[in-house]
Amino acid sequence: MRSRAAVWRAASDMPGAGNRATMGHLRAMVPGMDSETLQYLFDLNGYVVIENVLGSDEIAALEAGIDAQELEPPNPKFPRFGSAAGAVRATGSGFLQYGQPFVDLMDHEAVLPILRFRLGDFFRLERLYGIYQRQGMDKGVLHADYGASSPNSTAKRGEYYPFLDNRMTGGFCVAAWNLRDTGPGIGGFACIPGSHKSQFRIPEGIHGDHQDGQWTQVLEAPAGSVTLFTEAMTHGTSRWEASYERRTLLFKYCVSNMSWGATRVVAPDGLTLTPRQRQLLAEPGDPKVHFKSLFDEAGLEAG
Ligand SMILES: O=C(O)CCC(=O)C(=O)O
Ligand SMILES: [Fe+2]
Repeated sequence: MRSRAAVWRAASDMPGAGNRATMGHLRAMVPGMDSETLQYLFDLNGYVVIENVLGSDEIAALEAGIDAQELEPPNPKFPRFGSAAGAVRATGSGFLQYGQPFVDLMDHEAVLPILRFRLGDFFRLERLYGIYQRQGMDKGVLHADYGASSPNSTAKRGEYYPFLDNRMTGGFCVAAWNLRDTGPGIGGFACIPGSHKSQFRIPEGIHGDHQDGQWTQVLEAPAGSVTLFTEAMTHGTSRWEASYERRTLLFKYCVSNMSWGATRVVAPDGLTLTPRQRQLLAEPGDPKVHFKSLFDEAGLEAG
């Protein structure tokens, strides 16, 4: 039960890799990663961890951007910083405003092809926030935003739940950038692999046992890795046991004609966004008709 779904050595190992790589670089990278296997495992388990995406210099730049904020110590009940849209219910730029290295994670070449597996060619940056935790801080409740166990489903425990036409069942994915080592015995992201596929609401016992039960795994995801997961999979925060602070940056993406929240991420002041990054911040719209493909360079450039 403790094996990881998929771990690849990724972008930073690729010659010429950089945040502003062209789509040519993107195409070149995917075959080298055996995209068929990656797609299968992401679909099967609901997550993948890709290691060695950020080099130490990139991590240092992001860390410096966070340090410069002189944040208050984390609130144990809500250990978040730099939020935009979503739970804080405020439209804003969140941690994108901390600097260009944060903006350039929006469409990092290591995550776009993987997000594309689940979200297709048309998707938006729906919300973002950072998580910071200090030693001894408690876990957060297990949850799923879509599927049988989500708050919006009518599934009754123990009864088969057909995915209904008037309910979303997927289309909301996260790229969580791990700036510090996370994993079993440390803390970080916990999940029940494959749970996004279940047509039954999560049993109370498994939900309550959280990371101490045998079905919930704390994923090993070292500094410099990115964890991609679907919000339809049951997941949550585990206890933070390390002496150092946890620092994770979460970027959450929805298919273009779908929105989870009623507020928006907007472009930060004074920083440069590429056409693709601007498209990621566009208002929701039907694919093609009202929203441009993120993978059509010429279309994006045309403005
Ligand atoms: O990484 C974590 O601690 C969990 C984050 C989470 O619950 C979420 O992204 O909704
Ligand atoms: Fe979540």
